Amino acid sequence: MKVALIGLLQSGKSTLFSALSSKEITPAGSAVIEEAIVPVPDERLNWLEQYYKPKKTTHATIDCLDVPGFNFTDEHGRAAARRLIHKLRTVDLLVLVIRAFEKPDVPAYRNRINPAADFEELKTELLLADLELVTARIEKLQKQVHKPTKTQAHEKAELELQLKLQSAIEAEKPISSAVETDAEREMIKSLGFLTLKPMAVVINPAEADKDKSFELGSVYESVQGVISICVELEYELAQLDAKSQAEFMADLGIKESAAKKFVKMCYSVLGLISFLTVGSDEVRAWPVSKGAVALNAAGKVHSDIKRGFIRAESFAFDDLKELGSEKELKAAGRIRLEGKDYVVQDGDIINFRFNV
Ligand SMILES: Nc1nc2c(ncn2[C@@H]2O[C@H](COP(=O)(O)OP(=O)(O)O)[C@@H](O)[C@H]2O)c(=O)[nH]1
Ligand SMILES: [Mg+2]
Repeated sequence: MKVALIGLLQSGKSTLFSALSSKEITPAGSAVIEEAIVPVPDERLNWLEQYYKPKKTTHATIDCLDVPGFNFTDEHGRAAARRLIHKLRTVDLLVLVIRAFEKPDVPAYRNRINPAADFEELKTELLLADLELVTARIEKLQKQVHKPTKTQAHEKAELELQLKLQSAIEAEKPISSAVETDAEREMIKSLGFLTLKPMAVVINPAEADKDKSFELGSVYESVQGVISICVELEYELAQLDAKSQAEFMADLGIKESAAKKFVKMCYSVLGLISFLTVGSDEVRAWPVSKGAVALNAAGKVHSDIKRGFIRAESFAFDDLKELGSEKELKAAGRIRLEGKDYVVQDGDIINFRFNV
C-alpha cells in the first residue's frame, strides 16, 4: 500500500518523510521520488514482546513516497509537476502537506503563508490533471464506439461515464463525488484518477502554533483526515534515542507523537487492520484489508499455509492482556477454532494449523 507525500515547494514533505523513515532529508531541488518502508506503530507488539520474549519483533509497514515539491508558477515547473503527478496514478493515498510556518530564510511559495490558498491550488491542479486524462479518454472512446466490435456496449457505457466525470471536474468537483456504483468504479479503476483516491491533509505549523486550527476552505468528502503536525519538531524527536524521546514528550505533555498518529491514520484510511502472530521466534503484525477472511490471512504469512489450511486457532489480543496468559484464555474458553471463511478482526492473534 503506497502513500505519497505531495505538496508545493518547501512545505515540509522531505522533513516529515525523514522523521517517518529515519532516512536523510532529501535535498531541496531533487527531482526524484524517494521511497521508504515505514513501520506502523502498534503498542500491542510492545506488550507481546514482553510476554513472549521473541528473537524478533516485526511491525506492519506502509510504503511512503517523498515527492518533489510542485511549482506551478512557471512553465518549466508546471511540466515537471505534470510528470510527477502522472507517476502518482498507482498510489493508494495522497497526503497533501501544507505549509503554515513562517521562516524568513526559507522563502514561501508565491511569497505567501496561506494554507487555504495552497490547498485550493493543489486541488485545482489535481483536478486539471484528471481533466486531461478524462478528455483524452473521451476522444479515444468517441472514435471507438462507432466500430461494431464485441466491446462496443462496454465502450458506450464508459463514454457516458467519462462524460459525467468531465462535467463533475468542470464544476470543480472531484471524481470521487461523481462515481456512484461499484461497476462505475471498476470501469475506471485502471486509469488511476487522482481525485478518486482517498486523501489526507497535513498542516505544518510553527511550533508555537501547533495547537492552533487552520481554515482550509472547502474540503472534499474524499479527504479522510486533516491533521496538524509540526514537522520540524517531529524531525528533532526522531533524532533522539527512545529514552530521550520519552523525556522530550513528557516535557511537551504529549503521549504519542504526531508522526505516529499520522501513520496510524494512513493505515486506517487505507482500510487496513492487523492480525498478529506470536511465538518465541517472532512477534509480528500483518496488514490485511478490513473484511479479509482467515484464508487470505494465511496466504499473507505463507502460500503453503494457505494451500494446506486446516484451521485458524485464534484469540483476541485484548483477552490475552486482560486474562494475562494463554493458559487462562484456554480455561475461559476464549481460544477459538475458526474456518477459512472467518472474517479476521483487528488484534486477532492467529496460529494457523495447516498440512502440506
Ligand atoms: N520552522 C519550521 N521550518 C520547517 C518546518 N518544516 C520544514 N521546515 C523547513 O522548511 C524547509 C523545507 O523543508 P522540506 O522538508 O525540505 O520541504 P519540501 O520541499 O516540502 O520537501 C527546510 O529548511 C525545513 O527545515 C517546520 O515545521 N517549522
Ligand atoms: Mg522535498
